[in-house]
Amino acid sequence: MILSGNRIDVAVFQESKAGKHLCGDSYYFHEAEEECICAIADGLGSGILARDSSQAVIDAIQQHRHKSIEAIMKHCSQVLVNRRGAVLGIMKIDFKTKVVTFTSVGNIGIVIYSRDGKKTRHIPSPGYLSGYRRSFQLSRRKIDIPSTIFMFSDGVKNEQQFDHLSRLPSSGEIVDWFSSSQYEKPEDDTTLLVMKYIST
Ligand SMILES: [Mn+2]
Repeated sequence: MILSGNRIDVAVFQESKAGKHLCGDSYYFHEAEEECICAIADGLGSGILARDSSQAVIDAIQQHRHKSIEAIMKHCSQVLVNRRGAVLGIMKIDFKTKVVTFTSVGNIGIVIYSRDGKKTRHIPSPGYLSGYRRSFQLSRRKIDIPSTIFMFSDGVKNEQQFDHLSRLPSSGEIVDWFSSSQYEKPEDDTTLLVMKYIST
């Protein structure tokens, strides 16, 4: 699926775990005038209860998308009271300052390739998000144009192929290549969000 805005070229690959009809991962992307936000939530377990948690988190992010990541994380925690819980990655890019801010709790991977091909992998905070408030690490850094960003749930096993996929000119082509390398149904729900920051 392609969700692209003016500055960010976005494409998504999603597939549910073998034997499951419903994917427990949910994702979000929104580009506004000053910034964009994206997120992947992976609900604990699989099937409908996993999806219930991940979708509740994504709905909270959508509703509060104008707020800071710190504030959004609090809303995410609140909606997880009496739900299973989820691992979560959230990222914002400020178009004016060209600063990317991100966090991830649990196994949501974030890998950024800068214009010269240099790779940065964000190390997530361990654990998961639940109805209890918890601490998390926010990262901030300058980002080049163009840059390629991969955000993905732990169903993505062959992360090393991002090194060459990142050189393809569009997110749509990256997702097509990634998809053609998925020979079998995955062992876990799989979501890959590819974003190319292409224009000021
Ligand atoms: Mn998972």
